[in-house]
Amino acid sequence: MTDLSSFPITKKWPAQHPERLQLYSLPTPNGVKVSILLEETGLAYEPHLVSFETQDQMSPEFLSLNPNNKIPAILDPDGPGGRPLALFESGAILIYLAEKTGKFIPKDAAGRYETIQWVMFQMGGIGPMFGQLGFFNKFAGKDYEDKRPRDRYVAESKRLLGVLDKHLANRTWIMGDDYTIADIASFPWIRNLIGFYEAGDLVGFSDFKNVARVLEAFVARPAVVKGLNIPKRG
Ligand SMILES: N[C@@H](CCC(=O)N[C@@H](CS)C(=O)NCC(=O)O)C(=O)O
Repeated sequence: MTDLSSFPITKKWPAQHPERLQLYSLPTPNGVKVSILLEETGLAYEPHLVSFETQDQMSPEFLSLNPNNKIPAILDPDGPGGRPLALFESGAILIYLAEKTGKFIPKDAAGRYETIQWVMFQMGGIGPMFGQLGFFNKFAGKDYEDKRPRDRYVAESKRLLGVLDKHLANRTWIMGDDYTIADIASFPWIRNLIGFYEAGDLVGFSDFKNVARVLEAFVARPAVVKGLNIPKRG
């Protein structure tokens, strides 16, 4: 039987099914990337809620797996070589799970690198820029009198949306006909920008018709509908 007891994170979040992949997360745009991919692949997993209300991400048990105190993180009892693998950073987790299952990443090397390129575009561009825009539009930063920081992130978010919109003009998904981890990385953030962050008007979202079309197809997928609410908030 699989034994994960040497991983301190399992003290705070005990594994009921230690043979299953353990997910430590919260349904935020970074968190749901992993629950959506897990739902899409059909891999057996056990979700654990990391609550920010109780600062769970700062607990020694969570930090033992991710010293960067951010969700999502995973512990796969059946990692490379059949040994457990702990991982944090959503982009790394998406690539790992896609390669482990052989799904949602092209098999040919060029297609694989191109998919990773778009995952990096989300990780280095869309995520950080939209996140800052959320801070300046919806959270503490909205009361700052000086609007220049907000405007900088509005401009950069628009630019990134423009790049993606142009790319999607003649494509069903980011990689063309195939739905991949590049879509799973990006569309939760776009949904969040116009939803929770309420920044649709600010970025002129109606100008990005191709992004809007693909977002609609994305949120209609059954695995996306499910993954968006995993782990369930307490
Ligand atoms: N680059 C990281 C970012 C993860 C991240 O920012 N997670 C946020 C939630 S979306 C978080 O855990 N924040 C908690 C904190 O900063 O204390 C990834 O993609 O995994």
